[in-house]
Amino acid sequence: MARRIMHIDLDAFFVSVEQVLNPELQGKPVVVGGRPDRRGVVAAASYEARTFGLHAGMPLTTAHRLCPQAIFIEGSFPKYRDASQRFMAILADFSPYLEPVSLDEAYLDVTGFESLHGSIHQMAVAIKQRIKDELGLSVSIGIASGKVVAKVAAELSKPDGLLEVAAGEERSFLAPLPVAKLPGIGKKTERILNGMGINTIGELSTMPLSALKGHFGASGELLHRHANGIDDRQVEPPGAAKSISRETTFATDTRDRPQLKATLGYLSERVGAELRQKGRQAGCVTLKLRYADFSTITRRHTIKASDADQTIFSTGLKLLTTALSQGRQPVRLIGIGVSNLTEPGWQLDMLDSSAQRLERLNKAIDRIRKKYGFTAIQTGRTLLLKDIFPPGDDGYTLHTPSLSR
Ligand code: TTP
Ligand code: MG
Repeated sequence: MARRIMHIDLDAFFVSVEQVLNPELQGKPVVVGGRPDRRGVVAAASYEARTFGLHAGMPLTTAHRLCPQAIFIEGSFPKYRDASQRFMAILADFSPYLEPVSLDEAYLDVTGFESLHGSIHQMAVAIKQRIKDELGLSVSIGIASGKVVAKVAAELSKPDGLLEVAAGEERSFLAPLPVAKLPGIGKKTERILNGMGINTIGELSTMPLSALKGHFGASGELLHRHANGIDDRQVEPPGAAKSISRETTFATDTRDRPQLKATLGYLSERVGAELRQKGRQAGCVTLKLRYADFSTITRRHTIKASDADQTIFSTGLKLLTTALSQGRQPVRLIGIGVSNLTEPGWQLDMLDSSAQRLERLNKAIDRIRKKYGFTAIQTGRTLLLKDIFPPGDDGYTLHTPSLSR
């Protein structure tokens, strides 16, 4: 089932808070940032002020010149922090999968919540209504199968907007938009792309991956995926890590089982090492595969709480074997992750001597690796990798642990 991710962003946030507290400011060009005769820039401009060309980041003196009748306010952070906390609390009432991004902006994973509200669209209407009723603020919501398209949709719908991009429509939705609308594309990247004759996200999406990588290095791949509306990043609630994962992209797509198996072994050991370093045990193992056409699958399996590389690996291998037996294309990326993390202790079955033995072995390996580096010990599984990749981590895209559901 396609995910449903909301991107929720308050409209003209600082200004709107001021307008709620002082209704005389409503419907007028208002700027928060300071007095127009001072140095400094616009932090927020009301939509009325924006019709005069005012925007965040503009020097206050310029703003004053363009719109002398605007009301300039110093602003006070505690008010905005308070409004932000109440905003996030309302969102958390709708789904626990909440990732605040800034004071006035958050992602909410609402996959599977339609039955509670009639539809996801109705859910978004209800969120907007509650924020209006309780905070007096208007908000724009974008809904899509991934973060990047949801964010673009929210941006496009502003102010007081609601825009849902149906699953499968991501690419055609983005295609006509100028490249600068794609999150992550700053002024510099925009200039480079325009210089190459690439003006729309659609044109960007058809650029060969190799060309993008040539120009932008590793981020070229992300650019390619996002321009094509592909974005499987999770909505990551803050706080303690909910999962640990490692993944790697192959230099060339592969169907080679020994290579896939060896890589899985290596990644499992990295995940296991971090689990033990964090003093946690995992109750769920997730395998991730991205195929040559960028389609991505995840398969998970629950396990008895463990922090052993061997358990992570053997569970991942079962999932891999099943996935590979279903045919499909060569594999571009493989990843392994663990979740349902718990503190070990009483859960650990101390009578299980094999579990104890594994624990002792892994602790010893960790000690040696800490002293001499990760590749100092190669277990049987990962030895094969030496033939495939040069020693060390070169050739891998190792990702920092990611939070996920
Ligand atoms: P934004 O969400 O970028 O802007 P906004 O809420 O004012 O307007 P809209 O979302 O409707 O386009 O930023 C949220 C708040 O963060 C903004 O109200 C003020 C603050 N901010 C700054 O202080 N400096 C800045 O350069 C920006 C962009 C925002
Ligand atoms: Mg905003």
